[in-house]
Amino acid sequence: MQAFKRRTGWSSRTGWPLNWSACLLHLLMLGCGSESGIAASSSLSAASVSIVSPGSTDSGVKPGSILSDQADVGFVDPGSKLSQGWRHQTFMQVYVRAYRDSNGDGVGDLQGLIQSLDYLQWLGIRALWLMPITQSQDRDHGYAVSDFRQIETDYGSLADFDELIKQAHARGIAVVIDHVINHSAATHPAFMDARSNAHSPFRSWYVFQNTPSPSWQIFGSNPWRQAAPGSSSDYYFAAFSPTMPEFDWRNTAMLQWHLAHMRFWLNRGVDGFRLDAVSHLVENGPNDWYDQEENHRILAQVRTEISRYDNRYLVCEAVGKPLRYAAQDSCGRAFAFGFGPLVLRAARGDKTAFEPLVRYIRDMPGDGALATMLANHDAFAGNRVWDQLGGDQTAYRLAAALYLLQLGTPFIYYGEEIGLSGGQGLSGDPSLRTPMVWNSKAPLYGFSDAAKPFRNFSSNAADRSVESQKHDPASLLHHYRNLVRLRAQRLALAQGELLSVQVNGTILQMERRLGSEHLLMIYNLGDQVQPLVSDLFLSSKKPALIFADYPGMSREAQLILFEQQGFDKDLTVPMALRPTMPLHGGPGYLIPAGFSGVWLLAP
Ligand SMILES: [Ca+2]
Ligand SMILES: [Ca+2]
Repeated sequence: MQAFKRRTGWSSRTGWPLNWSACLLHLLMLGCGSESGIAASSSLSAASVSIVSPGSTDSGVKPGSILSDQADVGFVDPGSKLSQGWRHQTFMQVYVRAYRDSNGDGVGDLQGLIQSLDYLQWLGIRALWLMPITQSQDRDHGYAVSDFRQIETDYGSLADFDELIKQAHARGIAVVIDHVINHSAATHPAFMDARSNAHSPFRSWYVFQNTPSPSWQIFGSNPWRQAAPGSSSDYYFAAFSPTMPEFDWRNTAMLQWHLAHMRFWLNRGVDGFRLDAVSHLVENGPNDWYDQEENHRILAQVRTEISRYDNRYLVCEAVGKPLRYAAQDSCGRAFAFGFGPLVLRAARGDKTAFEPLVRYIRDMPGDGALATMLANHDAFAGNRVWDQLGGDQTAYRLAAALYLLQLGTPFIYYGEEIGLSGGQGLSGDPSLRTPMVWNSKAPLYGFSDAAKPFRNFSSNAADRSVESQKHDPASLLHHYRNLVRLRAQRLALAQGELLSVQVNGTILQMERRLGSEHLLMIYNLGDQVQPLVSDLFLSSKKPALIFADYPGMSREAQLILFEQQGFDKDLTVPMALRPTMPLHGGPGYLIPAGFSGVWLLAP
């Protein structure tokens, strides 16, 4: 704290006249009056605006120079064609660079994604989260943004993006995009100006100070970076990387500028945002740079603005305290870091995970406030599910059923549904971000027609394509599809009140009810057949098994279950699942090892 200067808005170091400061703030919010030439509400074009900088003789920004992502953007809601329920259904997290290449340059793009929408619809996906699609410095994951309103050149154009929105919505699929709210790229024109000129009007957009502050350590580095080589007088704050300078979130202009970015995309029909790294917005000192209270006030304002639009969605990445950020006075939704690892341990049969998992399920907030996942694009959240489970497909199928038939909004990480492993010869984050495997034709597996993809494929690519698994009703892909469809069909799974949850031996069971729909979910997390005795099977109507999956389940049974949406109970229930009465003194079933299933108890 001693080295960290608390800043309240406009820096006196800029020498920027107060009236101009007020004007820029006003401009960002409303425009500085018609004579300024600001088109305050023209938002459907890639609006650019001239910023006449103050003190232009000593500022790096010349009169009339342009930041293409600086103009204010008004509120113009095109409305939503999607049904309200999509926010409770299954998302697919897509890394566009790795999804499908449409033009043979070895890099995935928006047209490739458009070509993949039929597949996503077949799978039952109701929303996409696209990792950053805006222009970036990194030319890879996209989290170093150099223009918040232009499409990454490798991915295509704004016209391609508009086409994606149109085509996705036509299939009932929402499009949610990443918004990087904590930092820009070092190549963002605003930062380049701020870095090179202590009197830049953009200096107050970032966090600068005159001393190096050696006591700070974040992720193993000092986050205060030298603004110019050899300079010992200017340091800027960048926790993640020198290429990611952080915005000054004490400057209220930041909120207005970011809200304008969001309106730019919302006005085009985007269905919402995943906000990146929100735990890092505000820093208060060398020991107080994470999860600061100010973050919640900022996010609540973002949430209020997005809620002006019809049927939109907001979710935050807050690794340390998801529940706090999922609260109504903060972001309102957050990713359930911590849930996926518990599910994976339980699915492997790790008994020490059973009770913590039960507690987690018992305490989960309703209304989709938590976004669940097994893994994502970041190595800190775990390796590819395939690798974490050592390719154990029984555990894999159990884990999928445990989170897809549960409260929260589930996010499948692209390629998870076909069991992709980490990348051949890769480690860390790149290993998790390999090209999608569409067919079995090596060496490009339908991803691209290029001579070479931008990155190696997963080690198990040859065995795990979409095409080959589509032909096999017992495949992992069909299992995911069955779960996704069941979730959409039985709303009590995602939104029902929890009536009970418990674990007995290796059997995890829970009940949910929504309206008259009363469901019982059963999982056998062990490797032995277990009896399940419950009075629930005594209800007046005969309980109907509406979903089942276990090792050795016949393809015929799977087809009957999923194509006809229910067993003909008298004819096709496998022997192990026939009601056994009495069983240990009560009504019950023998539950096979690795079983996941759902009974409809009522109606
Ligand atoms: Ca391409
Ligand atoms: Ca920050």
